[in-house]
Amino acid sequence: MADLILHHYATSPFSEKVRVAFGIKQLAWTSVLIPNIMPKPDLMPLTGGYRKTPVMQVGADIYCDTQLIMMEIEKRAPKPPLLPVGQEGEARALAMWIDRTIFWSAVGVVMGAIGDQLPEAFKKDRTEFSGRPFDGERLKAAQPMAREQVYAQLSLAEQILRDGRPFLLGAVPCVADCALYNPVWFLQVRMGAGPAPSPLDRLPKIVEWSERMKAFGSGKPTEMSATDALEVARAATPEACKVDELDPSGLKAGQKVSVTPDDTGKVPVTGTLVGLSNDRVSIIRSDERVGDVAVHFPRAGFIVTPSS
Ligand SMILES: N[C@@H](CCC(=O)N[C@@H](CS)C(=O)NCC(=O)O)C(=O)O
Repeated sequence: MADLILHHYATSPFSEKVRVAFGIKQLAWTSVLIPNIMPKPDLMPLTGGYRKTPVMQVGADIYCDTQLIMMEIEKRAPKPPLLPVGQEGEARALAMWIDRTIFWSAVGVVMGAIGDQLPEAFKKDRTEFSGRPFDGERLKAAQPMAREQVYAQLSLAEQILRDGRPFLLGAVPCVADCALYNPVWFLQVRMGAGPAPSPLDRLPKIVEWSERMKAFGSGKPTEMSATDALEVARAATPEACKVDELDPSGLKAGQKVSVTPDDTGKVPVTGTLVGLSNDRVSIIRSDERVGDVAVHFPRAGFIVTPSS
């Protein structure tokens, strides 16, 4: 199997979502550590501006957003499956709900506790990233509300687990479990109160489930430098993709387009359209340090517009 290179940093919860998938599949993978704020000078040649964490690289193919990263890992290392047969939609929809709602409330809880101790450079970066001023005092005042939101949302997952099933969709873990591990792990490692910091102290099934998830570990990582990862991209050629000519957007192969996240880190990435399906959009772009690379994004949560 081609080398899976994850560009990430240790404290990134969305990266933990992917690392636990590597653990479940017991995969060997390559770890490239990147900064947790901009600038990210050795990542930008690969992504063309996409700045979120993590990013997965396979040769000259760059996968943005964990929605797509998980699908790509599943395609390249299908065993054991993280998409239960017949429940693929349920698994992915649960993951999307968790990524887009619970995660942000959990950030509110953690930042309410540590936000005023963080360096100015981090606060400035996250202000640009989110489009809202990072204000430690405001975050501290809002922490009780964030905690109640985490509790209300996680109660739904607690309810799912209450019938005694070990994982969200049954006997084995799926992409939704990896997604749920992201905010639960974040609270556990950042709130410093063992496995059950508030509001997890009121959610015993989730705490038990998190122990099962933790036991999977993170697979077998090998370190690589960011500059070596650029060399890997330079030496490789992007894999072939296909544009669905009947896509309702009317976008056509060879057209110049920009792809932009619709929530945070809204930096457009511009290139030539080479792949389009209901699930993903792929562009080719060129950079002097890496040559041609294909950058792939999910359709959900990304705006694709024609560019000049
Ligand atoms: N929808 C994205 C969200 C990724 C995300 O927000 N990651 C956080 C870190 S966990 C981030 O990018 N923070 C800013 C940064 O790392 O520069 C995904 O699923 O990958």
